[in-house]
Amino acid sequence: MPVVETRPAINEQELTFKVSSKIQQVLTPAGEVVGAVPNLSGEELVGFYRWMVLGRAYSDQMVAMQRQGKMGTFAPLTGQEATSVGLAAPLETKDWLFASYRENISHLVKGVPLLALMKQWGGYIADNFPAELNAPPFQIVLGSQMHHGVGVAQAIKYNNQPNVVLTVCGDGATSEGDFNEALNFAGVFKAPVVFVVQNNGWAISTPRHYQTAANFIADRGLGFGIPGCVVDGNDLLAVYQVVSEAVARARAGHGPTLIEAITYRLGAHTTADDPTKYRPSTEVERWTKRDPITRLRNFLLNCNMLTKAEDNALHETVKAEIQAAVEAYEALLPPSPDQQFSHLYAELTPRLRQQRADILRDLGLEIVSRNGSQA
Ligand SMILES: Cc1ncc(C[n+]2csc(CCOP(=O)(O)OP(=O)(O)O)c2C)c(N)n1
Ligand SMILES: [Mg+2]
Repeated sequence: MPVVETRPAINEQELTFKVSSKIQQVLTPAGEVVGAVPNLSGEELVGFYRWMVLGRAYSDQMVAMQRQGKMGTFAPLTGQEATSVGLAAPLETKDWLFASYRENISHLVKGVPLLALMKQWGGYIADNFPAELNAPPFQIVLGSQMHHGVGVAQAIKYNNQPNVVLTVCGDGATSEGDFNEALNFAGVFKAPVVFVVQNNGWAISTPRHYQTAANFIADRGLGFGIPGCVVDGNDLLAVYQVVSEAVARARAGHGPTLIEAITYRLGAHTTADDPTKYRPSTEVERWTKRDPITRLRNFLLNCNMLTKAEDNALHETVKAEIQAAVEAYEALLPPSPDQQFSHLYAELTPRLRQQRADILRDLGLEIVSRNGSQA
């Protein structure tokens, strides 16, 4: 039998970060240009950079609040800012975003307020995400958002609407049945959807190479008849470019694209995780040198699109914006335990009615109905 030469395994490529001909890249980790820069104004580029800075500061703030007992469990996003901004920026207002818990910046770019995100993580369940943004709350059940996205994409197609859907999940979620079913359905029916996988190397403590024996997750698109594309996920310009092209394909009726963005989670999986138990610090150090924010900042400084003084001012305004949201969040009354029953069914089943009554009785609280009046 002839021996077929394969490319090095994905993890090896991630760690050495050789620019393979297959990994789309515009900026090197030092911010030097090695590919075609997308046609964007300086103002737009600085705007994207600001979202990245804001996202990281927000993530740090959320971790701090969780440690102070003011916030629920949170999934830090540090290291993944370029993918999160680059996947959302090409979307138009009426396009849909179905994201997971680590793409909070994508939601911000789509227009979701900081306070809404804080409330969602803080246990305020009701109506935090404005419906007109076409960006439903982030999904925690791995991969299920891909189904929601494909369903909406099919509705768009049936109704001859000009919009597209973008769904995003992690490398671990690609092992879910949902991922495979969603891609198969979208491939067969040419749904106007873009699938982005944030391959951040880990699914909690499970390394990427346990998810698939394929060299690239994007290669799996082939089996569904969907073109796949691999991009340097720490390179905002490259992510923006490939997502823009995939969105244009979907909008023109050419069907879905699978994009794998290779990035890295620099922090813990969540505030309930300790990554030092399962991954070497040398790996984190290597990826710290590929910081997506530093990369874009260097580019902007080199091109005179941003000065150091403007950068400092931008950091200050970001800090103030987050502080204002924190103050609004801290001024809220605590969420009622009653809420968790309020958005499941139009009418609770007898069993759930009983559970709600039991909880409120145990906590010494009164039963409050959906509109706030006593039941
Ligand atoms: C269906 C399902 N199974 C298991 C979990 C528990 N879980 C939460 S996050 C996670 C790992 C996900 O890894 P990945 O998809 O790579 O996303 P990342 O956390 O790295 O962003 C697991 C197993 C879940 N939320 N949903
Ligand atoms: Mg992951």
